Amino acid sequence: MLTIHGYSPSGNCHKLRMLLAHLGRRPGVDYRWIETDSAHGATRTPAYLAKNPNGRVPMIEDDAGPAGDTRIMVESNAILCWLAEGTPYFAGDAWQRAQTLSWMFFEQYSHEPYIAVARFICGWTPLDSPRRAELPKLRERGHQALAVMDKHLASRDWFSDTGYGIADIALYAYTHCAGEGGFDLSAYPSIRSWLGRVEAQPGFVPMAPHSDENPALIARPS
Ligand SMILES: N[C@@H](CCC(=O)N[C@@H](CS)C(=O)NCC(=O)O)C(=O)O
Repeated sequence: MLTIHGYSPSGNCHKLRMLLAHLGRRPGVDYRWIETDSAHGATRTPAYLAKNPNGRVPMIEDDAGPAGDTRIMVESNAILCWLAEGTPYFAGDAWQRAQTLSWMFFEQYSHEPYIAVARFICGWTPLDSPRRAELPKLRERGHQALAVMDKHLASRDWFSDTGYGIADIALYAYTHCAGEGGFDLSAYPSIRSWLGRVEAQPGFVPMAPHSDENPALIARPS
């Protein structure tokens, strides 16, 4: 049994749920999902840090290690690679697979730090949070990433030339909800068409909406 520690409104965590649904694995049958509210400190407890000193979700525990041991993996895109190994979602020769990884590194370095962080600030911090001063710079850098994606998709259906796969899943995670961080996608027609193609894939599962009981928080951009 695979155990996933994840926070459902997190794009990084949703990546795993998306791929597992495509692979036909269902929570409670092939894996269990332990909801871990990373926005309210659940990844910073001593027990969690003992498993993942980096204090973040997602984290997986696989109880079928080579010596019958339980092993742990962190970092969403590394987990995607492991789960997708031997499937059409991480296909191709060495060059093609490295191209897939290239887009996944792009996602982590040039996309997620701006688009996901802007969404977090807008949706999870109080209206008077000093972090809101970061938004203009985050949006500038996030738009640069979106422009790169739109250019690539203008002549291709998917990020990997082997077809829909883990690069698309990694980039879908925070692109589809970029509006929650104040990004207007209307200037990116190729991205919008691609989002529709991703959502039309068999087994597609939407991300859980963010809800927070704290009235000081809003889910709208500002
Ligand atoms: N590079 C990591 C990023 C993971 C990450 O930033 N997780 C956030 C939620 S999306 C988290 O756990 N934050 C809690 C914290 O930093 O305390 C990945 O792709 O898995």
